[in-house]
Amino acid sequence: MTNDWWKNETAYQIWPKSFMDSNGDGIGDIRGITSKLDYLKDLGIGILWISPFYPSPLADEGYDISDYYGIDPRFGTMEDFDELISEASKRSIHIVIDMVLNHCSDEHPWFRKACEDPDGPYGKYFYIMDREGDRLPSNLRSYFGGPVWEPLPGHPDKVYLHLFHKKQPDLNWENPELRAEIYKMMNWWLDKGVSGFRMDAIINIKKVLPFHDYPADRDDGLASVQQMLTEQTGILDFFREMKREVFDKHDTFTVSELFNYKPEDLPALIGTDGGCFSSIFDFSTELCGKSPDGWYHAKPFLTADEYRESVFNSQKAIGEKGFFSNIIENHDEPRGVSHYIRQDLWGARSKAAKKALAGTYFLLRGIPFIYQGQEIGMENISIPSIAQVDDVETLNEYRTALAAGLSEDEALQAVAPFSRDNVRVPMRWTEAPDCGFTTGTPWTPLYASPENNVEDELQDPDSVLNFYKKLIRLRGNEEYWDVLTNGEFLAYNEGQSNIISYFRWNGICTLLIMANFQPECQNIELPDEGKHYEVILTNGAPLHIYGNTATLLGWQFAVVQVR
Ligand code: ISL
Ligand code: CA
Repeated sequence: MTNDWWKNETAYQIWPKSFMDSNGDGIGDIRGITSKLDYLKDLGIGILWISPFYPSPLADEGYDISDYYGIDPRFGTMEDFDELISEASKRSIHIVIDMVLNHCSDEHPWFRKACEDPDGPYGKYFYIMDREGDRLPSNLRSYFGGPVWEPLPGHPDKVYLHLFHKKQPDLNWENPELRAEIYKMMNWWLDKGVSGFRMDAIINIKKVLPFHDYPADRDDGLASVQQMLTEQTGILDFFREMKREVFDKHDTFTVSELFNYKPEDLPALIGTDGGCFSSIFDFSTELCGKSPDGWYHAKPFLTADEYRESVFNSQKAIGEKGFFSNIIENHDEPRGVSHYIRQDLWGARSKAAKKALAGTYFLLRGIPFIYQGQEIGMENISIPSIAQVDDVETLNEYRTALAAGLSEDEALQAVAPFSRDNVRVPMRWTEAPDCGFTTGTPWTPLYASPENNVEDELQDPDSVLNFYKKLIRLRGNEEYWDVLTNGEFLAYNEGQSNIISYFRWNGICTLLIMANFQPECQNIELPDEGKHYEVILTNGAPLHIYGNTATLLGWQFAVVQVR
């Protein structure tokens, strides 16, 4: 029997390097996280997903792991981590860790041994191929640019596969010994007391073999990995085995990062009856407005109508088959308030607009995730020069933009709205130059506006922070938790531009969620005249309802109970 204890929780993602520094070296750490557990408890968080803290050369900020059983000394010690688990548990907070299983670091002993002896057992942990002259085994383009093949160190006649950075060699999941090693490691963390995993880039673990070329989709003559994933079959076998060998042995919460899954696989992936994972992220809105050419061709922000269409399609597709995890940002995406609110509209950066977006995504069916700083309305940063950029993906997209003919300045302007650095700057605990994040000098020269900070927002009853608290309390409220957790999602009034409205309904209770994503007020016709409407939450001013017409002020958000 699986116990879905996680269904009604609110999750919070921590990117440890920038959350809180406990020892003044300018780098966030585990003890910093522990020191903020009371803050997170007060916010109402039940699940903490922590991005990688394992030993890593940081070629991709920790998503390149050189020891799956350790803690990077920059972030602390295993004792610190054990203390975090036990302090979190005292506060009923579940720790979920990041499992990066598609690849490890090229500095992991497995890869080192594979380089020493490619024909030995560790050679089979990776995809190592003989090179036939100049021909590579396939023309796939790495997610971070260039071919996915790289000469194997010490063996110029061989190449190895890396779908991401060349310092992230792909693990060979076809090898049962590798899989057994991975399951052992996952069980070790569960035995230690973590409650679950966020599964990184997990769709990529199944390759289409034998490797072959695909039609080139850019001038570089290479083809996107997506083309291979479209042909992929058999990944569910790996997931089912993982569930059997790991998840089923504990009461594990798992949330997977799965772009490009096949819609018909949803029940097998997250079906309430026997799905492999507890949940997967709904990335529909993140994909909306993107371009196969790269960031320089993508839309810097979406309109409310684009956002609604995208997220409603997902909600309709999942129905009650399972639970998506809903986000407006994470460590790979820009700030939600800078991306999902039309920045050219008056009031787009107001507290009301930010709260309208918060309420809209938060009450969808699924598990709401908050990324550090989102709860205080942190915005994209300004990036004065490419030299200050840390993120490998941004640097690659910048090169792609230059190759497409943009000037240096244009290229920077084009990639800045998507840079992962936007969300990887220190958490704004205070308005001070050190952000209240460190007593030393922050590890990055980039920083977010002092305007949105925890210290001020805790004092201000109308802050974005206090609105998130209200949303979390509402989802936990005795009267509404069931409708907001298990209740159906029903789209409402889809034709009205800049309005996003939907019902949550469980047969007993009906809630109507409405938001106006524009500065002008708008009338919304409510269903069934004669019903009684009770406003249970707004993002500021009271909501006016006359007869069956609700008048939403500019950027107004409201939750109304229909009786
Ligand atoms: O497939 C994608 C989009 O269609 C990619 O965005 C990809 O799935 C995504 O970049 C994977 O991200 C995760 O793995 C990366 C790491 O850099 C990211 O931070 C992580 O979230 C490699 O481990
Ligand atoms: Ca530190």
